[in-house]
Amino acid sequence: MDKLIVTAAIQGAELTKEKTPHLPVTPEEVAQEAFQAWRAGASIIHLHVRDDQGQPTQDPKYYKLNMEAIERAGCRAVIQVSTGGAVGMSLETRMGPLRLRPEYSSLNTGTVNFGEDVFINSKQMMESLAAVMQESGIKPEFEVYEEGHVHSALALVKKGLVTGRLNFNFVLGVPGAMSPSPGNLMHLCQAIPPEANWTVSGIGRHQLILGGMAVFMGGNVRVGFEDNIYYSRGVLAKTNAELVARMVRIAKEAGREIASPEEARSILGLPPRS
Ligand code: KMH
Ligand code: ZN
Repeated sequence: MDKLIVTAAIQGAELTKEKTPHLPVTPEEVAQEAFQAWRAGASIIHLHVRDDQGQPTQDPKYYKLNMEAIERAGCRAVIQVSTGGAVGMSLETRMGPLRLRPEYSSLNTGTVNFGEDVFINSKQMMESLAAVMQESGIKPEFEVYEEGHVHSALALVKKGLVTGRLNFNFVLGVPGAMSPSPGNLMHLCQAIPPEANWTVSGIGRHQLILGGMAVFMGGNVRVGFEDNIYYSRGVLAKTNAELVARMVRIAKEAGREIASPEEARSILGLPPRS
């Protein structure tokens, strides 16, 4: 098995301080969370950012501020920007962070019910995002909430809009989307090409259960507040690092080593750093 890649999704777009006071919002808070998550073993930070009012934004100006703060804090993890943004944002808005030419980005590959909302990702939107990423040398990670999204991702590959190593993130447990059962995870793993990489993002308490499965199955794991704010039943996690550290302990018990950011780059086929 490859070494385990742990992604920390430290903020998300929909979460508020009312839901957890530990949510990092300012660039300094984000940088501290990212640094601690990296120290605990995360090799990727999945990044959303907020504006001066604490609202989710895809403005590259704020992404730059946050990325510089993360760098200043000494965090050496790979930064994966979000092109999902927050539900309801336009395609143009969502593309914002790609202007900074990050090395890694999410690419959502299908429309899905998202709690009370609908998260829209039409074929035309996916193709536009994939084309911009390809032109800019940015590696996509396919965000999959339903099995059909695997097929949409593979259609992008067939069209030549995504080349090289394929990386999937199975997000299981969003209300209205595919449920977070072990069977569904197994099913999705069988739906992707055997040589592709996969990671799993279980929502809520399923973060631990599906993450544990991935450790033993040879997949990778995403943890963090974006998907889950609790450490255990009724107990809020105080930091994203706590959630990373627990997954690292499980991996070590399973005899799986943890990938450094450099090792993650090589496993995921990220473009060489200039
Ligand atoms: N905020 C969600 C609607 C991504 O980052 O690409 C979408 C999301 C996915 O968070
Ligand atoms: Zn996200």
